[in-house]
Amino acid sequence: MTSIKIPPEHPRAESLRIREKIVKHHHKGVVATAGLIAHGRGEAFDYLIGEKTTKPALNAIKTAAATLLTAEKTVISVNGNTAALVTQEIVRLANVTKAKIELNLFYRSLERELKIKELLEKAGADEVLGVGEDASARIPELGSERRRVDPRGILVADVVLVPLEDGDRTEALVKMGKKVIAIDLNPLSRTAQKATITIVDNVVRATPKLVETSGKLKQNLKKCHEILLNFENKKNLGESITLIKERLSRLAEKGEYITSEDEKHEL
Ligand code: PTJ
Repeated sequence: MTSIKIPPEHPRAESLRIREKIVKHHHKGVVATAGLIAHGRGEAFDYLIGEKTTKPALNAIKTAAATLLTAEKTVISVNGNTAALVTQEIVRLANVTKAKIELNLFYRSLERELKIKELLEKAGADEVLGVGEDASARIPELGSERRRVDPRGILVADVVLVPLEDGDRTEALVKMGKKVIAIDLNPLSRTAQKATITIVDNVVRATPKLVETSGKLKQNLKKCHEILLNFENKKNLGESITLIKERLSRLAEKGEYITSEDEKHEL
């Protein structure tokens, strides 16, 4: 495998570094081939939101942290892209919110599962659920391999965090009465639309923010309950879409990519 050296002064250096990470983990067998396509789709939406964590995303992150901290049984569902991009942060988030980590792959193979498990364990994960025969329970009405879940994890969880997902499982989990927190750059995706709390942001930015916010809120459960009372997902999702619309309108007026000066006008 050839890897390129990214010049730090390159205007797209950060985006290229993230892309290299995905490609490297694809070669290692962690990221599915379709994961490369999914990443490209995410990059396109990241351009539209301005490649930064927006106000509606921060609002959703705060609510997600409050939800994770007040839940009975929380599970962080991990796929190939998430494991590659935010390995350490997933383990930190599990520690701070006392969540379990469960693998749940669309392109399931035992080989990939073991590689992702090893990656997470090297980053400090004590336990990784959902590997091989451990995923012996089924989510009803779901045809894909994602239906296979661990009876100690997703099956009995009241809150499931699904960073970077494909939509049908989110819908099925919500039907089972679970709260689903999604991190998805595309506010129009089925996952984004069907989740209980949708964070429209890049997992690379949202996950460390979620760790930080959970750490701050951990000692204040009263505040967590107040936050939960004041959140409406549809309204917040609408604000993310409006933000893109208004950003594109300003871009259309100028005919050039928006500068930091324009960012001041954002929601
Ligand atoms: O590892 P596996 O086998 O479970 O497969 C994982 C993929 C990602 C291949 C699978 O879940 C899939 O096909 O997903 P989709 O349907 O392509 O959806 C991925 C969604 O994630 C899209 O809406 C993208 O916009 C979004 N996305 C991509 N990269 C990021 C992202 N959202 C947040 N942060 C990202 N870095």
